[in-house]
Amino acid sequence: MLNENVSKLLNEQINKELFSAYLYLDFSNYYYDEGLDGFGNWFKIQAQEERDHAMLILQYMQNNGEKVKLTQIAGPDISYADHKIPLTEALKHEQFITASIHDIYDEALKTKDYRTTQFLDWFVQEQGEEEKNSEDLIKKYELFGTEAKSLYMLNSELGARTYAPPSLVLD
Ligand code: OFO
Repeated sequence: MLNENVSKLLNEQINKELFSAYLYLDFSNYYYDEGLDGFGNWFKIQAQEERDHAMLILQYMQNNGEKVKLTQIAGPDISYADHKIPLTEALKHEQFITASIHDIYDEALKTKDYRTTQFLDWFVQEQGEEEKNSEDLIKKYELFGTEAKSLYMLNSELGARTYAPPSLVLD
């Protein structure tokens, strides 16, 4: 059994992670449409990671005897004025998710739910890495994205990203 508020926030976080997957799939589709299949690949893999995050939280709740209630996932609503928009939107979104994870962490600490804070430690670290990845992508795009030849090379670099399952495994 988990604290009622912690359980509610974790349940909401499942939706946020699945929305993240939707959002990144939308970015991926946009880039594929634009002929930037490397960027498309990068975000498709990011979407897979977000789905993994949702599944980890779902598993954690089930392991603790909590009922999971799945709710409607909103459709992404981004207007893509240029190739940089998804990159800046991704950073904003990661910062939003980091704040959301921290809110759950605060609530768990308040109720001395150290099992949940320990579980969330992995997510705190993961968010740090994801914010850094987003910042790096923006920097690279600013340096190389506006010239055709260097954009081609950046696109190839991003196309080489492969999916790796999360390092956190729950039984
Ligand atoms: Fe779920 O990892 Fe970032 O958002």
